[in-house]
Amino acid sequence: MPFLFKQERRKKLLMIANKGSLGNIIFVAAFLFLILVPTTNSLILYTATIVITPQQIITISDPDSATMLVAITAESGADSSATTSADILNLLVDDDTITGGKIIYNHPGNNKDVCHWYRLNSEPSDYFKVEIRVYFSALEVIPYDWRIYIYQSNADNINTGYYIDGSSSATGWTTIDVSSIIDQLDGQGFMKIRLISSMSNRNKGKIITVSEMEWILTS
Ligand SMILES: [Ca+2]
Repeated sequence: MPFLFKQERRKKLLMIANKGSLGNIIFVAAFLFLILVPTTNSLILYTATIVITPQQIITISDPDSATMLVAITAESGADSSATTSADILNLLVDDDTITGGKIIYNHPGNNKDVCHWYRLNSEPSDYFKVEIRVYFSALEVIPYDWRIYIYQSNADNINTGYYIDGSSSATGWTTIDVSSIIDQLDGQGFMKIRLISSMSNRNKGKIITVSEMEWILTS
């Protein structure tokens, strides 16, 4: 009897085990069905995405306004804190690579900087890539280090946490991708950046001239 009891118990346990397996099979089948349904939907969505991919359009624009700020702390001061400022738009769009405006770090005599800002009245979020193109001339030191800041929505203060650093070693056009900072102005209807001479020892008191400036917009 103890042996039979053992066998019966074992049978019962096996039945429970079988029930469990059947339950698992039903569950797995249901799960596979749930996976298949969204997978099929994803495939349809993917095909639709390919069909509606827009054509890339690239626009090259002159800035709507451009100004040289004189005697300012370029890496933090607001435009309104500059001692003087000068409209340099005409000098940057005249197709003449001699005429332009200078930038300087630590201007001799007043211990302050000269920098530029460039503005385009276009909505940043309309473009997935935004670049600026500047023609550098009259480099007083090589390489010449520069920095580009994005403005805050008040268009007077720069956003000191968002900038791009680079350097140039020869006269000529330099294209700079500003897509990673320009989106700070999404929804504002304009783009505005400041180009400054970097705070490096080799730049100290040295001039570089920007002779021409353009925006390259890719949508
Ligand atoms: Ca020019």
